[in-house]
Amino acid sequence: IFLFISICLGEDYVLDDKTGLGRSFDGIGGLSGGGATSRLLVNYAEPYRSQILDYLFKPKFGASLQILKVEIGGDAQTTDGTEPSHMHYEDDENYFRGYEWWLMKEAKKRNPNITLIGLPWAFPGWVGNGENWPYSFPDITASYVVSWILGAKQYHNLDIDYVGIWNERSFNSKVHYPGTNTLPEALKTGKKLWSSEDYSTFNDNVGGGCWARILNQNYVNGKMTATICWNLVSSYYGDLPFGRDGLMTAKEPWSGNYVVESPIWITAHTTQFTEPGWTYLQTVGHFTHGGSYVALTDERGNLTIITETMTHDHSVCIRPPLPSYDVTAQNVTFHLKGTFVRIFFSSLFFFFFVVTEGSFSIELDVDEVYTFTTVRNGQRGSYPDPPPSAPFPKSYKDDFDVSGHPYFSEAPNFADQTGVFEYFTNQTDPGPHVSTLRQVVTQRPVTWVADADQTISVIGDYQWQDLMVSCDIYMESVHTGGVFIAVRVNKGGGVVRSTRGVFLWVYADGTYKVTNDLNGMTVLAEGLSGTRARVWYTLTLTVKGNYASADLNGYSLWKNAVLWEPRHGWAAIGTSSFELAQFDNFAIEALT
Ligand code: 147
Repeated sequence: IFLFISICLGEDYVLDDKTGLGRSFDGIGGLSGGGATSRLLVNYAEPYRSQILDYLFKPKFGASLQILKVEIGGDAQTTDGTEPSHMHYEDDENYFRGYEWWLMKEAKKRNPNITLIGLPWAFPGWVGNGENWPYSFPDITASYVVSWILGAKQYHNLDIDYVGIWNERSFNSKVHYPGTNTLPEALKTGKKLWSSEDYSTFNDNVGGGCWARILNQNYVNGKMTATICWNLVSSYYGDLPFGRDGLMTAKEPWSGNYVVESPIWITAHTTQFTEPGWTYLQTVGHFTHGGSYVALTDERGNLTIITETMTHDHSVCIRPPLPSYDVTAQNVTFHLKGTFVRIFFSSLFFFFFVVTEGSFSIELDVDEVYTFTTVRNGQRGSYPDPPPSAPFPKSYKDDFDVSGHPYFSEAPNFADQTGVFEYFTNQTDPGPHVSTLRQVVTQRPVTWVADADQTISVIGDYQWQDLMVSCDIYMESVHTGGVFIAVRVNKGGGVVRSTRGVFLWVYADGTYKVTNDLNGMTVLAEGLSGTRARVWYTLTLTVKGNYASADLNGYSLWKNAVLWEPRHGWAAIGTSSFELAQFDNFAIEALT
């Protein structure tokens, strides 16, 4: 009989503000960068690009994000690519590179109250002043970061709310990815605690479950009052590291296809019914039969309760390991006390629910998230379906001619993996190569991971096997210059140093090489090319099955070099060292 009663009545939970409140809520956010995670987003055509931004930032529509954290580009590889610095060189300042400025303005346009955060992962080499470490010359590092804050204000009228010094290298789970727990010493300081980077989990429904669990339990277990999702939007080639580890997916600017994934709606459960500055109740916690609940108030009569009953296997995050636990279906009753006794609950997120008394009961099944709230205007925003997913076009060309006024500094679809490739105008060159793409990093950066010793930007479809790539190239370093075009390039991100593929190199010393890897250890062919710096050449590389051949200015350099691996990969361009070089009239014909 006792068992019967407990199943029927379930458990009681009191929500009360009369014994004092908990900590102040600071918001839920997304992280663009660390690195290049929004790279492909900028090249979406309208209206799709604005739709994606609406799903992320527009209040009461989708994720309704309350915080946007961005990488302060440091010209170095920071997970899925490099992001350009505002100071490539010591005497250089430019606040119009990359896409983070644009992204921050788009976020502010939609939500003027959004909190902005900037953080460097890496720095241009000169900031290290000879060391691969940003703390040996703290004055240089500090003024470099301060320049970025001032530039944000001066050129974009953006007020940066928070800034960090460096995204620590040699990761430490007591900083990031806290697994919902906080050190007791940190709690004792009484200071605000944020999970300033979290999630990084594949954005299927398990990823959504991870996000739901940590959004609640980062506060319930760890008293953390902000959680920021790495990453904001998965807008990088899916075969780069951590593919689809974002709130939503938008990695096909060529088709316009994007996917609003479950973490968007999990975020909405909190963000559409709270504001930063609301306060958690002290009465938050775990349900007896698994799961958790938080409650927040604006202290003016509004109350929002979010419950989650995520099971272990449907809410595992990428890190840290999640100890096993049980969740079962349960009936819960919330008793509203203090100033909440007479609150009339009128809306739920996905359906309607009315309570007229000071308590209400609900049957919670496993793997569910509910919002019970006095806030009436939440919405599951929607747009017509975007175009269907499609592979990267098999026939592709770019002459980099943006008539001197590119809105972005980078050419569409190129994803820089070491070095930075920017639109460039040859002011004094009246020839056909006025508008080009130029590699501009001339010194090894203060790195965050192991950048290659060469620069490289990848493009296209990772599944490509047989294709022809051609490009006009121009070395700027006399005698020491070297440039390549490549196909079947099989790695990017933090492992870019060990990239393999078929690389055709020409050098300013009059030689050429064909190698099977980026660092040039495996040479398939080599010889004389007669190439030198400050002359334009056209390189063509064709790979079919196990054979590769190449042309220089239309004349055969070599034919039928035999190769076995890799079988497929991206196309790429790059340089043999951190050196200036230009590219023009890039073209791909994929055969398979
Ligand atoms: C984070 C980086 O800050 C991001 O840029 C991105 O690389 C992300 C990918 O998951 O990883 O860095 C880590 C922070 C903490 C740990 C590992 C990586 N950790 O606790 O093991």
